[in-house]
Amino acid sequence: MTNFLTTSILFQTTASVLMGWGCLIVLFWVPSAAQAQLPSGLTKSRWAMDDPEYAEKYAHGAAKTDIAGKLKQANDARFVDHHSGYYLSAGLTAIGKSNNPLGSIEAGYTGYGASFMTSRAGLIAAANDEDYFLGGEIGMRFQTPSRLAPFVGTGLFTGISSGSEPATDDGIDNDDDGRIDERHEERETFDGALSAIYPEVGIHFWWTPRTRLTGFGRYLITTDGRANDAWYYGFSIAILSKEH
Ligand SMILES: [Ca+2]
Ligand SMILES: [Ca+2]
Repeated sequence: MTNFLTTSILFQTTASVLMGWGCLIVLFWVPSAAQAQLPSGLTKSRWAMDDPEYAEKYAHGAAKTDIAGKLKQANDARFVDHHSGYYLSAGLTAIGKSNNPLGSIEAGYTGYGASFMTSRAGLIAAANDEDYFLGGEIGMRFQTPSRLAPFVGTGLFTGISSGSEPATDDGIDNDDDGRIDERHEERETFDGALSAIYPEVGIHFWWTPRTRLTGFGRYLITTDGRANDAWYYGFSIAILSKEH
């Protein structure tokens, strides 16, 4: 029992520390990664001239009167084929009917297998003042090969989570409120495994030819049963470049 509690506390502490560091990284890394610069191509439709492949393709830009040509070069992001790099996400999840959402931090590696398809693998930590989740996830997305790119995707995550169970007959004040075994008293448990598969929708925007911003929503279908299914909303930034 002692080991069990120690393990639970250790994971809770680890989750809290990870969340803290994650928040700090988001606060400091995101602005510097975007290099505090305006999105590329605000004043010109050839937005990705920093990319050699794009620059070669549009070396001779569309004529001033060629509206279709201008639109094409302003939206074309096919050069991202075979780009890859790291991403960092932050999000919120409300499991089941809980009105106490978990804050999430996610970090990993993603790559374009084709200009319209990405795959990724990452680590995720989620916690609020009561519960935590630590785990890994993999996923795939299909998008339009454009600068502003809606996508649909699917993924799987699996890990360990905390939980609680009734503790009204163990003679212990489990929640330190001065009352022993009061109605609805609960104790922390270490549930072991929690997994979920999810469908996902979202949108990418290439801030620069290397910096991609993303908003997404996932519907988590968990191994804890349909009552614990949840929406997870997140935002991420990824820095990608051509594989060498
Ligand atoms: Ca109590
Ligand atoms: Ca008790």
